[in-house]
Amino acid sequence: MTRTLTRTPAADGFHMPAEYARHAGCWLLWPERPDNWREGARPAQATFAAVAAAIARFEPVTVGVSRGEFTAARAMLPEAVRVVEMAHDDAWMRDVGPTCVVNARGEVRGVDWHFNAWGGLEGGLYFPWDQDELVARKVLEIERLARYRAPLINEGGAIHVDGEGTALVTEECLLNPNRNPTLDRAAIEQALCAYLGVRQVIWLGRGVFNDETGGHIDNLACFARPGLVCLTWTDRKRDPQFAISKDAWERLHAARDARGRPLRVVRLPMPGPLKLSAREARGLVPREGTKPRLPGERLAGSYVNFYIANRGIVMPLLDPRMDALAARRLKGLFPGRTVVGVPAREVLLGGGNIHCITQQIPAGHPSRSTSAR
Ligand code: KQY
Repeated sequence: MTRTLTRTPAADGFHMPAEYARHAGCWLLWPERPDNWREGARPAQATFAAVAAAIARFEPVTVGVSRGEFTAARAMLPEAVRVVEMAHDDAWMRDVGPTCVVNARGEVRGVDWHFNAWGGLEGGLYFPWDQDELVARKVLEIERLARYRAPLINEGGAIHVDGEGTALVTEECLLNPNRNPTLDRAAIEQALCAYLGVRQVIWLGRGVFNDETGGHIDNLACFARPGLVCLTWTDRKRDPQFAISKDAWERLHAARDARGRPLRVVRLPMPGPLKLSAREARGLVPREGTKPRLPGERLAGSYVNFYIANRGIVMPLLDPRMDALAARRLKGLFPGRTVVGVPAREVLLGGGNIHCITQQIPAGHPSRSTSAR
């Protein structure tokens, strides 16, 4: 059994490395619930398999699959991808998986946040979520990594770090009373510093328009390297996203990172606007306890929701009019990596994108497996 530690990562000299630091591998979960994934999740499964295959070009991939879907998933996923049986409520490994931290010796440990399906009974997306709540712990067991149980509700998609002491978050999500109603901004910052090992928290306002997570940062902005932030952007002044991105742009320019540096911000154009079609909505099986999806609803599409793999970027393809431009921008932001696009509308229909369905395990040190003991 892996150890559950009683102190905090910061107190033990651990911090969350940036996604662009070297990975030991990447984890995903397999989509199946028919109230969130149309047509019995088959189209989404094909997309998840394509994402897993794209990431597997760069690093080892493991997919957690329920008992009933194991055979189908094994058949759809490339041989190089490890498939393990794992119960879950839905397939958002970014949010239900562990957030890993490392120390100066290269040891790796995991933070297991409390999870309430993005808002619990006050605006959360489904009930129950008890199996999701166990996923981080199971991943840490399989990876033989020691575990910190963080005393707050949080999701991996709600945080980005530069690996040098700075975290990027949104007020819409982290200060939402449906997450940690007893904690104010200062207490949340304190918890982030303790569990991510950061010294500076940069607060943006709202996340992408109509993002059902309550404004996750991973759809709005991320670090491309220390001092360089990539921000989703639209020039359409009447689009509700315009004011959101402009506010983020201004806050980012006013901010300093943990090392006192100003930030350079690169705009990543938005796809769309994209909407749920009547046909897509008809493919869902409504269920009590799950937030319904209505035809014509604006989808929170964003190219910022890409995954940084070892020597690769796996990005969502969402709009033929914008995909190539977004890919060029990402190529410019990550010159040492190969940009691979995967058609990802099916993931967007489920409420997130490629970043949301992935979770990296940092490489740390080769002897990391002993750190759990
Ligand atoms: O943004 C993410 N990290 C997850 C999206 C979850 C959507 C749930 N339907």
